[in-house]
Amino acid sequence: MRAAARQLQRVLLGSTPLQEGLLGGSAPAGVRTLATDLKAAVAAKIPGEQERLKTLRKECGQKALGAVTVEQAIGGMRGIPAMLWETSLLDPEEGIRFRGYSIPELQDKLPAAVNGGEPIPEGLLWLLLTGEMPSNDQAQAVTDMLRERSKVPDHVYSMLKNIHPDTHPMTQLCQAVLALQVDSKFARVYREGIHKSKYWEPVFEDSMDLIAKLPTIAAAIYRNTYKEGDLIQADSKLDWGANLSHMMGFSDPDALEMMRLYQTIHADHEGGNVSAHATHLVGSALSDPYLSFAAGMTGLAGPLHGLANQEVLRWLNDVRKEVGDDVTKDQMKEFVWATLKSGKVVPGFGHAVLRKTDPRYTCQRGFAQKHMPDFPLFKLTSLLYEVVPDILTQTGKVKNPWPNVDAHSGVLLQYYGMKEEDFYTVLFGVSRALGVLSQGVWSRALGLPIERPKSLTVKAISDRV
Ligand code: CMX
Repeated sequence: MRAAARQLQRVLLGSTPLQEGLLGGSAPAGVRTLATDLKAAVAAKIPGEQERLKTLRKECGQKALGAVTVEQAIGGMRGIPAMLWETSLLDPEEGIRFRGYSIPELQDKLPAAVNGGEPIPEGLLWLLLTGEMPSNDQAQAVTDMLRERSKVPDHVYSMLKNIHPDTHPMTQLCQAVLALQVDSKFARVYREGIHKSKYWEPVFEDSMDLIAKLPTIAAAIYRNTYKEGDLIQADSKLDWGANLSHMMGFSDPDALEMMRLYQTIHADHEGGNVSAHATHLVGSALSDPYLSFAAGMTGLAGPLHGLANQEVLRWLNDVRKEVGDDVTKDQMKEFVWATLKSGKVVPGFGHAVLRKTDPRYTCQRGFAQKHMPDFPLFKLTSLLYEVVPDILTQTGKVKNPWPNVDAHSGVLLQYYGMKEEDFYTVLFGVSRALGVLSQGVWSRALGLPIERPKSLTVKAISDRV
């Protein structure tokens, strides 16, 4: 117990800006206490979680979780249970749960902004990192902590300013994250020599620094690319997610609410998807959070993954160009079939794990029904919901004909004026940082090793079966 208390004290008095006096007694307003300090809350959980994992390995280490078929080895490792991922779990029928909570439960239980109803992503960050639902004070303390770390160095702004003007926003995001890597605390202390039991601390620091800066970076990319570099300062009264919308130039209270919700629901989708797995894999080599997150973002930029939300908008715009806004069901069916016959996928539909409509889609649909029921693009999206699943089922090969998260996000963004679909995946990426970097902290706290699955040649597979 005394050791745990000492560890807490060390963490609290270390690199977090806490005052010694706060370990006991009452804190002045706006200053974090032991109860509201995120790093201390993580530190307090670590010994118990390490013990739980040690016991599991000792008692069940040799038990099989499942067999691996030749089909799985060739077919993108679908369904092989071969990774530890604590922050969320995906059920094929029910969809995602973050630390055990479904999306409707998060909407109900996570703290909201003053005058707001949707959850603030800072509360989710607390939940992902600690496994505990935060109080309003704890979520507010995360908002304050992120604000303190949010200043982006000048060299990153100048790098973004001087980038080739045709550079895709996702490429810009990756480059900005890599430019920030020069300040990695993990890379510095690793070079100086750090005991492996302490890895999680600089990884936590880097992760919080990076999460704090991402809204400012994303907004700078948006304003540079589409608004002639006319940057907007953060509003110190706003929370992390709302500030992203504000700095992009969209400060309508409903737009802020939409962004809080968007940033909450895109945060995590267990560990096997490309962006999460890439971050995890690269982090397992002890590449710091900047390097590993950049790897995840290059994966999110693929059209079969995060870029699908951009592709959905392009595809819908093609429908509108060809047929107009008053599309009939038959015209829509024809368009979907034409897409399939030309050898393309219908973006926003299908999933490698899910076998039902994505609850992140349903959540966004609920938001649209409340805030924009008559928006033509929402109506078009609703029509797709009626038409596409049946057609994809008729192909006889699509395992999940239902819509995923990317089929709906563009509708919300378009409604509030964020018209440039090439930017959408950056918003997805900012949110995804919350999940993959939280898991990164836990991967180091639990001492997970470098990833190194076995690969085989066709001959080696044939010889084995
Ligand atoms: N449109 C057309 N064909 C589709 C399809 C779709 N939406 N979804 C799956 N298929 C096809 C696959 O391309 C595959 O065809 P081939 O056998 O000819 O190669 C076949 O159906 C079987 O695929 P599956 O097992 O059902 O799906 P996968 O696990 O291989 O792929 C996914 C999953 C998401 C890549 C795929 O459904 C897809 O390409 N969807 C469209 C892109 C998209 O919306 N991606 C975003 C997913 C969510 C996210 O990660 O952000």
